Amino acid sequence: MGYVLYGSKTSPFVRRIRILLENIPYDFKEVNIFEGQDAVDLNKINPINQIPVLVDGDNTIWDSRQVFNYLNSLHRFQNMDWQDENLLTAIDGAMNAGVALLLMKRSGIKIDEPLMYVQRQKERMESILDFLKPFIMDQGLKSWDFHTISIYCFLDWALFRGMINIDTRPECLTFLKKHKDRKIVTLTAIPV
Ligand SMILES: N[C@@H](CCC(=O)N[C@@H](CS)C(=O)NCC(=O)O)C(=O)O
Repeated sequence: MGYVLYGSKTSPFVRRIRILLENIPYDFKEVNIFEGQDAVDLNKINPINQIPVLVDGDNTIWDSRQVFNYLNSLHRFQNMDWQDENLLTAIDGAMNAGVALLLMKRSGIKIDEPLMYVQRQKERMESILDFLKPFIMDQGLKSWDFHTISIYCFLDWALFRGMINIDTRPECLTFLKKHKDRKIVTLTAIPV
């Protein structure tokens, strides 16, 4: 029995796992998280009602960070020290802020207005991009691991959804250009 990954083709959290699994076979089960039978079925395997979820035999793992930890423990993709964990937490923070903004927008909340919760999500994304700048300029151009994969998935998704503007962030543009033609990046491209 192999891995089964529940997800969508737009989610940046799911995409980073699909990219991580580039050379490892798995079944991809596309789910509509918000309605219909898919949503009911998702709730049966993940009480948080979020994607991705990885099923591996008797093990059901939810949350992309834990899915990464699980797969990393089995496949030894990369060593992780506390600095690496912090970096991932920052990237996760940017993704969570972006997804929260999108859900607010879809709920009819005006995300162009100066609402405190909205502002905090926007400021969080900017502050994290500031923090990531030296990493993006250095390791970002040298390595392709879960950190860089996650940054790529965040930037590509946030631009696609119009959640960030990176015109004044040349390091992000260079980073995206550097990795955009990777085979797995094109194979997992957000459908338009
Ligand atoms: N911390 C979770 C976040 C996952 C997440 O927010 N997934 C979104 C899709 S991009 C989702 O399932 N949203 C539905 C919801 O929150 O109700 C992870 O890393 O997997």
